[in-house]
Amino acid sequence: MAKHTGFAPLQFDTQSESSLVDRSHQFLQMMKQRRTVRDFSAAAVPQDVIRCAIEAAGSAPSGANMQPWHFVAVSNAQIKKQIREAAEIEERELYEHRASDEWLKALAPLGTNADKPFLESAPWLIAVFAQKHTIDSQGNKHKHYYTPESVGIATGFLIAALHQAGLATLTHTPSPMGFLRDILGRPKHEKPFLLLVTGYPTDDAMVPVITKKSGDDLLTWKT
Ligand code: IYR
Repeated sequence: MAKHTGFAPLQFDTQSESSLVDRSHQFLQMMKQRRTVRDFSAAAVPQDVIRCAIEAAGSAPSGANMQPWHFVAVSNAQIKKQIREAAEIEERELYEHRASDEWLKALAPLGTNADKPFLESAPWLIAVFAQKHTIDSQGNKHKHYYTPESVGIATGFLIAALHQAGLATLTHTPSPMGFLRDILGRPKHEKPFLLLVTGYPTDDAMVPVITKKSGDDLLTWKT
């Protein structure tokens, strides 16, 4: 449950205007180098890097500070294999039956398919769970607010933290993904939100040539 123990002075480093401008440009350049990767090397990544990135995610703002998330970091080969097998069953259904032609057409440029070898080859899978409510040690239910928004923000922090540490990520959303709750032993009131695959890219990793929105498509000023 959220903790509130009064108020304390804000710790805030005020930047000079030039430093503000510099820092915003540096962050933009760093974030622009992020790409979603599907070719992962098996090279090990220290557990501490994953822990720090998840703690960074946990620092995100959330509705009424309820922190409606839980993360499961998996490096165990047996569990990764189980996740891969379950995900590929759902993904085969998706690509062969469930996805509309319009959806498959939208996905075509990304070169995705139902095979998910990275679920075994990448050193870490981070399953992100969203909690509709929490249950305290006395068994009382406490409602959460803005759960999808909060978990989405925390996941954004997680992706940015892993990227800035020097790792590649893939936001993977096998659909439906209830199997994650079963394999990872999470309670019923937690909904799998997404599976973040992370590690180093292979030396010969390829990514699709895509563009991002810019100019008026991205931003409207009303100054
Ligand atoms: N979950 C599938 C399909 C997929 C859907 C979207 I929307 C993507 O941006 C990418 C993939 C998969 O992971 O292949």
